[in-house]
Amino acid sequence: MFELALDYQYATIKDSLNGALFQVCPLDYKFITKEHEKTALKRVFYFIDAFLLFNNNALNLGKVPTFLAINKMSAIPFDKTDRKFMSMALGLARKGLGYTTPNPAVGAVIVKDGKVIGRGWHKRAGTAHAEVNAIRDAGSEAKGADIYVTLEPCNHTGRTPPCTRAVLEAGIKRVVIGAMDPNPKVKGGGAQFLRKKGLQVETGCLEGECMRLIAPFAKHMRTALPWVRLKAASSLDGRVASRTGHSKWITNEQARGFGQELRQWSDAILVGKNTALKDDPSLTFRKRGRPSKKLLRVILDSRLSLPLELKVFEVSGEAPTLVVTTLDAPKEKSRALEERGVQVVKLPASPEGQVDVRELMKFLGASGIQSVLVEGGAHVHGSFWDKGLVDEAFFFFAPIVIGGKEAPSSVLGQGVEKVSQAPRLHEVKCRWFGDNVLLSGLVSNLERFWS
Ligand code: AOF
Ligand code: ZN
Repeated sequence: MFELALDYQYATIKDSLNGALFQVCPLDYKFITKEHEKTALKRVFYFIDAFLLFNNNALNLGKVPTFLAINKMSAIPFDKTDRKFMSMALGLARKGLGYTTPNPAVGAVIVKDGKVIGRGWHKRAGTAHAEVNAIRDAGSEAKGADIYVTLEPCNHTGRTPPCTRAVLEAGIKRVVIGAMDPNPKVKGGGAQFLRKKGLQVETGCLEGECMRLIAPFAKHMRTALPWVRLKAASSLDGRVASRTGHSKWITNEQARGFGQELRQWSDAILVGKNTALKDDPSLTFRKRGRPSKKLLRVILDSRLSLPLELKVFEVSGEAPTLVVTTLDAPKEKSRALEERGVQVVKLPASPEGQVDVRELMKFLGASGIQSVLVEGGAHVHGSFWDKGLVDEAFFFFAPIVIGGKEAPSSVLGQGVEKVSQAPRLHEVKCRWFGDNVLLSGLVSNLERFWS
């Protein structure tokens, strides 16, 4: 027997014979690369075909079999309780987000008789992993308990010993995993090791969210390129300034406060020359209640024309600055910047004489930067969209209308020729900040970094 529930984005189908839960959504089947997902998917297709025969209007999605895909690989019987504990582990992992590079942010919860007895998360690279911290927190109670961990436990010795050993030695009997580790040194090996030792291992609980959490780590691990988040704040009609160039402030304080959160998640923040000059921002990370962290400030200045007095040229250990320019930039200026402790890098120019942002991403990736937050202005945003470099986008809107054909919109550059070519966000989320709203979503397909 099957039960069907429809919610906003997904149809959830429960096979009550074996408790399997399928989530289906309108995605493209061709993105699915894993065989077990395909097998599970076929079962869903059979069922939906049958279901539609009986109830033609229940799923008004047109040609269902070609447009439905399993939401990640959740054809696994995770019930509400499992999802609740994995959610807690995700919450813990988020505390470490932005502090763990080159490692991923990971959270773990240990549960016995329905009670949480241990919590842990990975705080900084080189320190104990999430599982080890949770096991320490639980102490001897961990024997016979379940562990929920957002990432597959590692089974290799890196800067720290393998977590699989710690899990085994603690006497844990069941391991529930969110995402698999995309690190080729682990990649399924951790789960396999624990299964061989007789532990009950289940993978894929809240997998989509767990993957999203470590997308920068996965992308960098697989492509040596950073994950690019783009942030724009505009009026309802998409303007970032009025026709006279006036721009302060469009979005409210709460929305701007969330900008600090985005900075926390990132290893680097990038702006163009115009933004650095006009706003003279400090581009530092400052959030009450959160430990400080290093955030590399990257400024694009193809001719090195920015004045030395800007705030971004006051460097410190936690707020270093990298100015990116082209090969024919004046040498004296680059020397003056370097004397202030600013790093200057010269890259080949694009045909328009601008810094080639694709080359810059390769450079940052090679320097160990896993995630970059692009904060404007509109020309820089245009270059990133035109070159297909955006992985995730955050658009804030204030309920005002600026208007005027000379008033710039949040994305300039070339843009697309046809609407059908426009990049589209998926897994779109909406969040309110007073009367301001944030629409965010993924542009990249995460599965690419796990296959
Ligand atoms: C886990 N739990 O909390 C994290 C994991 O150099 P190390 O020893 O810190 O190992 C880094 C690798 O371990 C990293 O590339 C990733 O594959 C994994 N991270 N694994 O079991 C954790 N942070
Ligand atoms: Zn580990």
